[in-house]
Amino acid sequence: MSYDQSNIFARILRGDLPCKKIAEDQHTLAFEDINPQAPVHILVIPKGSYVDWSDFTCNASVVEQSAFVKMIGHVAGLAGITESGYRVISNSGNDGHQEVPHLHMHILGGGAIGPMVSRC
Ligand code: DGP
Repeated sequence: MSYDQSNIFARILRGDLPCKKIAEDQHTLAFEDINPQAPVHILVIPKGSYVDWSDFTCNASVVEQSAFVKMIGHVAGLAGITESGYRVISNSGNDGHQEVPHLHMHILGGGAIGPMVSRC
């Protein structure tokens, strides 16, 4: 799947659309999800143009991958959910129900968020 430069997260990265920023570094941006599914619902995205987890792990540099993983733990700490716990999810492709075709991790917490997923 080729990268669509008009997707919502690409527009946020270009500054065309606003977001409620939580944290940022050279390679990664974290911001609040517009439609929160838990008391804490943060999205972490790479600044590079990667469609999904497979694209990112195949094509991003080690520095980008490292920054992305570190940012997840960092924003969990900023949100105060390190001790209480949280879930990290990345939806990928049709079966994964990915809506925005720019890699993102959902960080969900701030309360008990229930069992993993329903069976298909
Ligand atoms: P997914 O299904 O994994 O692709 O989730 C996409 C998420 O993106 C969904 O939880 C809602 C969120 N989202 C969609 N549009 C916007 C937006 O314009 N701003 C923000 N902050 N989040 C958005």
